[in-house]
Amino acid sequence: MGGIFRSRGFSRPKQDPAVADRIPPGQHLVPGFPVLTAGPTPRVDLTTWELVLTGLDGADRRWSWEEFRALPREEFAVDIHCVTRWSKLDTAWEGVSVDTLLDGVTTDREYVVLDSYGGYTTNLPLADLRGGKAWVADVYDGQPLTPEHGGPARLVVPHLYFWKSPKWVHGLRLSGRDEPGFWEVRGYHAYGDPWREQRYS
Ligand SMILES: Nc1nc2c(c(=O)[nH]1)N[C@H]1C(S)=C(S)[C@@H](COP(=O)(O)O)O[C@H]1N2
Ligand SMILES: [Mo]
Repeated sequence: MGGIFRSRGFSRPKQDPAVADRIPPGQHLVPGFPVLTAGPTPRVDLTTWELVLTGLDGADRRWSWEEFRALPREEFAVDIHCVTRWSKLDTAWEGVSVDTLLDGVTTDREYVVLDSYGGYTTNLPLADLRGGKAWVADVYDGQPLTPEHGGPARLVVPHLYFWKSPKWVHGLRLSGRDEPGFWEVRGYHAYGDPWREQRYS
């Protein structure tokens, strides 16, 4: 009978330490997948969709939807952390590593401004997009990424708070200085490391 009284929700078992170690300070796990969007969800037409890499020493790089879909793809599972304090573990995605987009790029510019269809922007160091740490994802949980979560494609940069992962991504622009984006000009932290609770500046 002890099993009944120890059942989930009656006396909640302590969280598995292996799970607890993956939740940054001040965060908690949520069921489902919350949607956080500032403003309306933009309609993005795949026939005119482009991903654009600018600020290179040479010519811009551009991918149509067909060209993007033909790039080498990766499946990845990552933990994500929103500054509003929810986290989700083991979210499963497919997409293109930003390393693939930046293949062969050498530059003195140390920062990137990411921009979205709809106008959202965010900034981060170029180093945070390289080395297997960031992807342009178009599949979530085995299904095409839904518009509310950023479909056709979004950035996923899981080691930073999730506002650094623009939905409906359109452009990556290399910059010589750290230019604050949509939330950063409104007081969010320039870098946003969830493990150091870099929520606001
Ligand atoms: N274009 C765009 N990207 C965005 C946002 C947004 O409002 N617009 N919100 C950010 C924030 S604050 C978070 S927490 C995540 C939320 O992603 P989700 O709605 O898929 O959970 O997207 C980020 N990317
Ligand atoms: Mo967020």
